[in-house]
Amino acid sequence: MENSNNISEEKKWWGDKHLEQINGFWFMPFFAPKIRRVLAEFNPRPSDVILSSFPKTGTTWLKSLLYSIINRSSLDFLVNNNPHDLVPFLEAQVYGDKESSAHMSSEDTTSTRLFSTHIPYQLLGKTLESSGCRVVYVARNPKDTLTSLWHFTNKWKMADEGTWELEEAVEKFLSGTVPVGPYYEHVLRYRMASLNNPSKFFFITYEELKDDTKTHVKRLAEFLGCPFDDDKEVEEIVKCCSIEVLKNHEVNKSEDCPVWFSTPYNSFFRQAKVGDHTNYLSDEVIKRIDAVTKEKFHKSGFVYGI
Ligand code: PAP
Repeated sequence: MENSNNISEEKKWWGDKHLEQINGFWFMPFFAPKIRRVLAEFNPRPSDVILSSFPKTGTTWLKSLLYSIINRSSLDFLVNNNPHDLVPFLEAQVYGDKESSAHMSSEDTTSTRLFSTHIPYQLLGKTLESSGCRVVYVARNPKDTLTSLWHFTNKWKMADEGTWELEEAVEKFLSGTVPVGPYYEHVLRYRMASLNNPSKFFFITYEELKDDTKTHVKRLAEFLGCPFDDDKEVEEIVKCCSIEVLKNHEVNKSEDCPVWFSTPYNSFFRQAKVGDHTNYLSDEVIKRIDAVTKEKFHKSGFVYGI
């Protein structure tokens, strides 16, 4: 059942930290009430654009690209703002607390509002389908997603927790008990939405975007109804949103944490490599994950992720 907010269970994922279940997906207890608010209150406008993703799959990159595609006259905003402060998460910043509803107050109902979310289609689908808003979904291969999540989690400033061991991270990722998990179901359902309605749901993988960023930035601009006439403009956006440029801005080097989460701004930028998992996962673990990927993705007709 979609858009219900029943909490049925709790499970541990990192040390003593629990996740709450909402309709088969696992969330940090801190975010659960905010997610319920999004499901109850968010009314997208037809002109809204929503970036959706599983955590650690390229959200920060897509935020910088989408914001730049839409507001392209000058890219100075990338120098002074972390991409997460340019494109707010519905369940963290927009519905995070009463004051943050300021993000919703735009009077001009035709201008493009850009939001992001990690909420799965299984919960948010009805809301997304209820208006003509457009959705961009970015997916990343499971092994690099897990590796990135493991690194990121260990940067959280939660003094009472020890290290999130890699072995534990692998088990939890495969069993689906990680924040916003299960990963496979998250990706598959958004992919299905894009197969059913490609003019509304734009599905892209991190690897495709890495392989030929320029082509996909142009495709994104066409999808958003604001195509480019000038290749130079596209090249400038690709460069300004590259990890090499972004991670060197003071705002993105900062050890400060955003108000809505307790990891430093610099933790959103790490290696940004396709295949980085080979530096951390053993052959045996890789085989295990690949077997699950075949079972979940390949058998559903999505030959991806190995
Ligand atoms: P989030 O879900 O917490 O917002 P998200 O941005 O989806 O995180 O993922 C972070 C990953 O994107 C990191 O990958 P890594 O751990 O494998 O290195 C990060 O380095 C990568 N990333 C951040 N910015 C960019 C960028 N401009 N280009 C490519 N990859 C990026």
